[in-house]
Amino acid sequence: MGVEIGGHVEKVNGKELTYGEFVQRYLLTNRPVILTGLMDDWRSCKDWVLDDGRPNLPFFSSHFGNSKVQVADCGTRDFTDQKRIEMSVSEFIEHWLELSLKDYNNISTNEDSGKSLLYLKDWHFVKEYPEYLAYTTPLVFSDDWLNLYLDHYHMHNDRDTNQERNDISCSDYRFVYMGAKGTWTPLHADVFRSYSWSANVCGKKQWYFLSPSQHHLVFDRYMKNSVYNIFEDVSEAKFPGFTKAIWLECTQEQNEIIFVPSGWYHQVHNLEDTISINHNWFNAYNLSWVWDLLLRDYNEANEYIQDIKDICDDFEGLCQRNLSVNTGMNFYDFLVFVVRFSFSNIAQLYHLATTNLHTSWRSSQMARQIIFNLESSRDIALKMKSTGAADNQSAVDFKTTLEDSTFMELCLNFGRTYLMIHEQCEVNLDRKQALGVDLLDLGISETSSSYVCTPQDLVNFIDYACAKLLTMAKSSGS
Ligand SMILES: O=C(O)CCC(=O)C(=O)O
Repeated sequence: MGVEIGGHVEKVNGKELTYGEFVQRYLLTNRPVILTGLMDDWRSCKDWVLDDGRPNLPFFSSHFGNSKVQVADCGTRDFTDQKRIEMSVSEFIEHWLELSLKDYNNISTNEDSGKSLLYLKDWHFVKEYPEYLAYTTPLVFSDDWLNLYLDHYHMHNDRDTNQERNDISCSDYRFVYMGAKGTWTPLHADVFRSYSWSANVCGKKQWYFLSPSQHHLVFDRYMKNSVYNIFEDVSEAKFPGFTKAIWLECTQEQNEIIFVPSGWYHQVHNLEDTISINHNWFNAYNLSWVWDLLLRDYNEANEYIQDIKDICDDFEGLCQRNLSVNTGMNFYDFLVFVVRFSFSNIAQLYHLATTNLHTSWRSSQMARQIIFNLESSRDIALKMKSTGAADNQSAVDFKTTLEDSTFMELCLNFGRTYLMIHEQCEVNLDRKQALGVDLLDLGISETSSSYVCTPQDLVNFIDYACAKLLTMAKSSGS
């Protein structure tokens, strides 16, 4: 059964696109785009690619061969994903070379030879080889709260089992993917409903996208299971809307980067032997997608275990534990995440206000971005409040947070990113300024608003801190 293609993804020269244009045209509209010209200086594009454009597989065995990686068996389904196997990079490359040799000699491969197509996925390459500097994240993708946060904190600390981290929460979302021609990724929307970007270091990918407004068409009538492979015989009885779905299609060539917007279902096929680099990320523009997913997953899990509610001592605790295991964070983790970024945004705003007293700092691009971030965080807090979520947990205190060196590092890196994005000439941000240590003098930390325990507390904090900053700016004449 074919799929109906209704259009193609736009291709744009990334060198000619400003950050503001990217925000207006793609982040705010949540539309996919392919960007060219942004990988010119990447080390990976030299080291990982042979002169004829094919992957330099021996390079991987000799430099990274001992790494343990997750490999998907593209021919074997495991619930909603492909079966995963753990092996070393050397073993994976050996398997790949054996297959390509058979292909070269025209011996039938894959199913016939008993060897299945293996696809190395979700390799946390940067985490494992931080010194190697395979690439630099393009500027338009650098406002990445997810990976910045995970560089400094765990998403979830399991207080009950005293187990500090789990596999999902302790890592990052910066990956390398490697697969021979024919490897593929089943239909899915990304983790946390994050954005992703994916850069083809070599090879070629075919993408099929379905906009979020049509996503119900790939689900069964109970909205529980989605189609696995849009090119297999999809049962009309099980997925009655499927044939009505209209897809966007595109071919992503070597040295091109695709932006995958939030909540778009997509299926991906490697048309040639391909290596790609891929990040998942979110920020103020798609934070509400993350919250919507958490709430949906929570409600679903809650409904699933309703029958044990009466015999369970801490039913809510159980639901939140399930949520952190299945989705990667729970309501409280998310609230703490948003609170820390709100604190950091207030510190950046304070920094801007105090270092630009002579100008109308509030109309600068950077100030507008930070105010947008705070508005978005406030909106999320109001949404959370309306569901009664994440109440009655321990407080995150503004003063203690400002004095914490981990937060200081996060704040510094956050500030640096914005200085870079918004091309502020003054980049000599020091620790004290970045963190707004003097902000403590403003008295925010002495009020009850500085203890954030619930979503409503966060709303109060943002309102109070912004009002204080504006009064301070007014009295000093800016
Ligand atoms: O390249 C692939 O096979 C899948 C990548 C993907 O799904 C993504 O970047 O969101």
